[in-house]
Amino acid sequence: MSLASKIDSVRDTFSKSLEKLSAGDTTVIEKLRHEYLGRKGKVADLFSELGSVPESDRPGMGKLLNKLKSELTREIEKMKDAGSTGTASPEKIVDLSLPGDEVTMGSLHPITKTMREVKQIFQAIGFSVAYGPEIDDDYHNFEALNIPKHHPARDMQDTFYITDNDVLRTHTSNTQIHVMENQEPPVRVICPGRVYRNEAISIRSYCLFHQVEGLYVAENVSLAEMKGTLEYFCRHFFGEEVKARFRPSFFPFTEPSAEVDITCLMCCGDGCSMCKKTGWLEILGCGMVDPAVLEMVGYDPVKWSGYAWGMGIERLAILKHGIDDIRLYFNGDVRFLRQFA
Ligand code: 2NM
Repeated sequence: MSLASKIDSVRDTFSKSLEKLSAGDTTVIEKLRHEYLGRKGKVADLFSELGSVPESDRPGMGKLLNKLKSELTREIEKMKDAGSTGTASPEKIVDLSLPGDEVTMGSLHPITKTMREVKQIFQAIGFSVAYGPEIDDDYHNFEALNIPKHHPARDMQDTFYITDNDVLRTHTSNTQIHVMENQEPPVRVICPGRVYRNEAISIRSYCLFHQVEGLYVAENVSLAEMKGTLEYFCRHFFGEEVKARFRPSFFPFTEPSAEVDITCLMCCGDGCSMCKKTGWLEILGCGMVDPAVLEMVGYDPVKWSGYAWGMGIERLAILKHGIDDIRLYFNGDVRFLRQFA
């Protein structure tokens, strides 16, 4: 086939393709442009054949080719313009009376919501909020909290070690140590955040969860103030009708230490499956900050005293909403998450 007839044939096939397509269809128009006018398109192919045309015919063929190129370019531009100025074929006109596409709304994760609620309750009585590192050194996660070298909490079984000296924090108390190192008393702070424990995963425990820990250090802080603050929290978070009780306990960083139970939300104290027939639900740990901890951050334990507490956000949310498996918070199943929207 001569180059002249090839030019004609390319023009023909282009016109036929053009007839089939509608003005608004920008992706198909672009495909067509690429096929004919692209760097390796049909027109470029024809240009590369110019070299093998007898020298006397070359200027004439060159002209024909340039003409073809500008014709196709013009047609493509026309198609694109028609699409954008609304002169599309009738069947492409948008029917505004059709129902729209459904817009699905996202929502906050139940843990985010619970965390915000807890923060708000303490902020309302003067606590500020501090955030700290999720990877911290042994000193801030253990040593400064009076957790000695061979304490079981430091075991590889319970703690994710990053290096010999760095861990994924096992509680947010590390942040309270940083706060005390950087600030003179009085201190009134809560520390929300993610913590990590290397435990067997079950309905009750997961390798990751969230905590809010609180700390108050000032002169002559009493255990009664701690009780008052935590009872205030229980009333506001769980409801006016719940009662709290303080049970003696032990933590390396507090002395004395206690655990707080509230009357069971399901049976109000009569005994049921949720509270394992005890009538009580354990919700947090607390105590008066051990003088050894104050000393390590450079506070004079004779002058200053304080209380601290820690609670798991997943556990609070589980109790409040009657959820039976902690893993539901982490697997992203929208059937679960939607219920909190
Ligand atoms: C708890 C229970 C009791 C606690 C102590 C401290 C610090 F940094 F002040 F020593 N922060 N958090 C604490 C006390 C945490 O969690 C169950």
